[in-house]
Amino acid sequence: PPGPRGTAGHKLLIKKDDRKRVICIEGNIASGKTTCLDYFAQTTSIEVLKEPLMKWRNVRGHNILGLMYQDASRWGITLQTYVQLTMLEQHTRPMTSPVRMMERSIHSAKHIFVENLYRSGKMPEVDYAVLSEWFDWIKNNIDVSVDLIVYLQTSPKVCYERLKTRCREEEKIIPLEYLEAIHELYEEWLIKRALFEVSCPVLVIGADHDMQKMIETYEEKRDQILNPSN
Ligand code: DCP
Repeated sequence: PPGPRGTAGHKLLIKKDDRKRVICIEGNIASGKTTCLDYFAQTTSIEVLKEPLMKWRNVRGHNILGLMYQDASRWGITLQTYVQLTMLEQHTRPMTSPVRMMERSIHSAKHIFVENLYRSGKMPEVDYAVLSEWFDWIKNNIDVSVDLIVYLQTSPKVCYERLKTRCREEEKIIPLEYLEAIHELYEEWLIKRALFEVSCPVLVIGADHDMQKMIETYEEKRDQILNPSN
């Protein structure tokens, strides 16, 4: 007999091969995800997918990342709707290697960024409800599963300093409070496990250190990251 909606019997399931593994690198803005991805891209043959930031900066000529930072109440829903689509595209892209490493995920887009807009009063409940319906449908019908989350844990102040030196045009107006809010949500999600279900192991890596020290850490933890079952 057919199972309830969303169980295996009913899934369209664009399902990934069970022997393949997906590792997501998570963390605050400027937590150093790029350094981590670059390290593994250069020293292994795994597939490394960066966040589709360029797409968010140019949707048929519109920079919705920039618009969102200028007026989150008006453009937050626009950016997050598109982020959800581009993240879905990343998760469902055929894998080119048995191990894939991704920058962030559809899960943090929803549980961190959408949640933050909603909680801070910048996204109306009705928009939050529509995005949540989309997200739940995707999770129930398409395989967006993750096998390991690597959480680069930082203090918001360190991210704030890095952000200032990086000088990405759209991000110039980000206040420390925004990074603190994102940090709190990451902690609630991945450390306190207070909000949303986490259905895979989480490896926490302290990431306040300079780049050289971080690369040494990735060298040390390489096996743990690439072969979590060992
Ligand atoms: N962003 C957003 N909503 C999301 C995902 C990202 O508003 N669902 C924004 C936050 C940043 C920009 O997109 O301004 C880029 O995000 P990242 O923090 O993932 O990328 P970084 O380049 O900052 O990562 P890192 O510095 O850790 O390498």
